[in-house]
Amino acid sequence: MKIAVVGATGMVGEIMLKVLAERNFPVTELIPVASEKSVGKEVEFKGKKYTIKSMEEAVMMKPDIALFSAGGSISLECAPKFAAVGTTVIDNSSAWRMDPTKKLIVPEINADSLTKEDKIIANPNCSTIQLVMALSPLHKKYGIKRVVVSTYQSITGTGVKAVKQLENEYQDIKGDMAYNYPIHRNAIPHCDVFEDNGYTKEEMKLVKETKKILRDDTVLVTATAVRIPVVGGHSETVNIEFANDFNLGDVRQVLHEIPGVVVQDNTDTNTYPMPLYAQGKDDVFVGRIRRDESQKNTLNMWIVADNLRKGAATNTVQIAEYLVANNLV
Ligand code: 11C
Repeated sequence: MKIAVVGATGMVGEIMLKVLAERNFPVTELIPVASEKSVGKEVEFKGKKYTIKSMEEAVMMKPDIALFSAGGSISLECAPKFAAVGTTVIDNSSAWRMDPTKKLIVPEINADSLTKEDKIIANPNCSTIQLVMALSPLHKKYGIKRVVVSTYQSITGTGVKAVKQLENEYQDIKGDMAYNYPIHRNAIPHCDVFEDNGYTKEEMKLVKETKKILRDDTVLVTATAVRIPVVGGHSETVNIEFANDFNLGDVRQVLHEIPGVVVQDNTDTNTYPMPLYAQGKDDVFVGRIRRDESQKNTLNMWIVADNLRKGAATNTVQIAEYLVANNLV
């Protein structure tokens, strides 16, 4: 497979290269693509150096698959150029996610909807991916009526500028700010921009993308997204009201049986997921599974995943793996 990685020098792009190598993805030719200022520089993949190409050069090379992580506007402009030469684009930005003609894929849930005709495939937002990984099997078994989710999001979701801001604040150094406020010793209830309804775009991604992936508009979702000074991954408290009653043991078993979900839930041994331990892992970790005693058929749980891995790079590579395994490219 001739694979282009667009945004190869970015935080997610670098992890895409790492995940492609780790999973031994059948790369016969790698085309790293980045902004003009990086063209001509080199990236390393499986011990070999590759020269960064411009977008135009990469389109002319007609890759089989292009993994995009270069932001929404670049994706809107350039993904169709790749698609026009026959490349299948898997895009990690929000550009195509809610386009009704594009599929929004979490492989464990809905990759079976993909066909050869899907030339631009959307990768969901990181906080949505880890949420739906746990919701999907429970929805099938108990029927979800409503979800209340609050997120505790890693600064890596904002990018390198935010990581630098926190490092500077640890050392009391003045520097560029990624956020409107200090993030060290703080919690900022503001991820992405505010929309007219008072919610942030991040919160509305959780609402809209969840319904699209679960293929069920009747599932009600409300979200609050909060940035905290953590780097290992995103965490979420999730309250789920089901149509039908459940047994806690069965819930744990259903989640345990899903590939990519790891249940870490034992109060006797203080076992529960935490971002410090999720970092660098591809799984979605679920714990603190308990009945909401204030309302019938309702469950509380806690979900943690590395937002740069399953929340971005790994999910993208898994989509590519599915395409290859099913001869869809
Ligand atoms: C964050 N979820 O943590 C965002 C980062 O729509 O792909 C990814 C934004 C996106 O701020």
